[in-house]
Amino acid sequence: MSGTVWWKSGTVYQIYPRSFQDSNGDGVGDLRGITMRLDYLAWLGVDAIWISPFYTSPMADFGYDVSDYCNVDPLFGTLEDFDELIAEAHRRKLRVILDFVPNHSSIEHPWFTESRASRSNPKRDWYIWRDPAPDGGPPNNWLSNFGGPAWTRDAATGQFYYHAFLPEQPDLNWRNPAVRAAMHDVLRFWLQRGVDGFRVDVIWHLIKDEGFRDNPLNPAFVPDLPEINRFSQVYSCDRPEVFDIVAGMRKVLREQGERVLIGEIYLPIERLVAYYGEDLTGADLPFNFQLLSTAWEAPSVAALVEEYEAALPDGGWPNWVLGNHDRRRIADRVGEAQARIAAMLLLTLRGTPTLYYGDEIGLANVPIPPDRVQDPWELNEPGHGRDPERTPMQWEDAPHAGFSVSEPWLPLSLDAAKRNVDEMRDDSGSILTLHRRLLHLRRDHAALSIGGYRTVSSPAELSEDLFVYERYEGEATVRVVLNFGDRERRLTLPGGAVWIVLLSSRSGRSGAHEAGELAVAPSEGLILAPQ
Ligand code: TEU
Repeated sequence: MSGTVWWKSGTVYQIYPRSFQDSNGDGVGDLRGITMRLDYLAWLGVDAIWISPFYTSPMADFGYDVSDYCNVDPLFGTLEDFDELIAEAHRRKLRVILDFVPNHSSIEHPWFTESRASRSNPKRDWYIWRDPAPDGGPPNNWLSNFGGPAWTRDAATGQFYYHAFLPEQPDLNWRNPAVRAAMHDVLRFWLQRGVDGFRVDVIWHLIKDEGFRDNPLNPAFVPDLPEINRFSQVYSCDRPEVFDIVAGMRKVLREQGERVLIGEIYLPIERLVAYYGEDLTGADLPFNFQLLSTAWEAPSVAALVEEYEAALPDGGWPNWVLGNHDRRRIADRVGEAQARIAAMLLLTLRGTPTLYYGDEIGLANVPIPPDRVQDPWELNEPGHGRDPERTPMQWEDAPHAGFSVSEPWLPLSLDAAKRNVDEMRDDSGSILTLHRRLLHLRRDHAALSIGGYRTVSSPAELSEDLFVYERYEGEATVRVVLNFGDRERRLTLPGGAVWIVLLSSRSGRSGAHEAGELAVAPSEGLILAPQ
């Protein structure tokens, strides 16, 4: 789309590198594996890949604990493999977005080894050290997101260090200019290797309250609080000083031209939109996770889209997400039929969509036998495990679904012989074909990729099951009709106009002409354009 930056008109595909493709037979995916599958991604029709962390790491949190920010963990390959991946991706016009994990390092990072050595070490202030409370306990009441206190006492000096996640993931002190400078250099290291942007891990956590006040509402003690609100209204994150940090990162990215900054932010809409920053100097795309927690009903989804659209700052570009490596898969949450509606929604709303690998084949969460649990969160707090949404991609009806020649690090789904790319790619009715058609339709219609959004609000047309909206650009209009229910619904198309079905989530209907009363089958989605 000429004139529009790629990260607005394009779509992002998230790869969890352990689970995409294993090239060396150790049961764990790797960078060369991703390179092997770039043709598939180009065929599918996505514009960018975001790769979860592959940096050197002891893997306490599967790479979200980095011990060398400027290298590749041997499990995933080498820097040369990375250079080849980026060259091959660019050759296919695929952009490459890396996962940047600046809030915390690994406990094994040399910076932390130095920092913990003594109170007077020059790197002491690179992390967050506090004296014990008068009773000898932790300095305040902050809790780790993975369970237990967020403070661990270090015997060497008797002080506590802060970790928003595992004790193996000490938080860096972003109030320290030396930390900022070092981290900016990390960004430059990868930018110079050609990366097109970053997804920044827990960006809203980077600055903590200067006075380390106790959290007034400790989410762990309020089990009924909706999960999306767990991190709001507390002193340990989302502090006003964070915006300066975000703007600083964005500036470094823009030194190299149009590179995108995506921020991981779990906050309610009114707090989330602040991360676009003053005069849009903040994150280009503060991740919008609202669809992960909204009730899957037409009125709630419609209300959410309107609330989000209305809350966006002028010029702020929207974005949508249905799943990621931390959350239950969409096919699991809404079921097989509605997963198709979800795909249509994700790929026709206004804003950049991020698609999670495997969702395009309708992969559901895979139950993990107790002896194969990997996620430390599950081990700390049973029931929170994220392994089920991180299982290997299923490519073909072959041993280990073509993911690896040996036993994968996590099990495949029971239906892997059928639910795989090879079985689905030539099936016109498959969810994979639906994704591919949607992605190509988006590219072909400016109304869908960059156009405006309006809810079709005529009360007669909005039933409890139907969500109807339009995308428009210049003279072109595209109308999207989604049936969230399991009953047939009818709606009246405006005027005497004839509409062409550009795409239906059910095969056989695309290309049909419709006028007057439109029948929408149970769980059917339709994309229509006036003739
Ligand atoms: O996730 C941060 C985070 O807040 C989520 O784990 C959140 O707690 C959960 O999704 C709520 O349902 C990021 C990474 O995506 C995650 O994989 C890492 O474990 C975490 O940061 C620490 O780096």
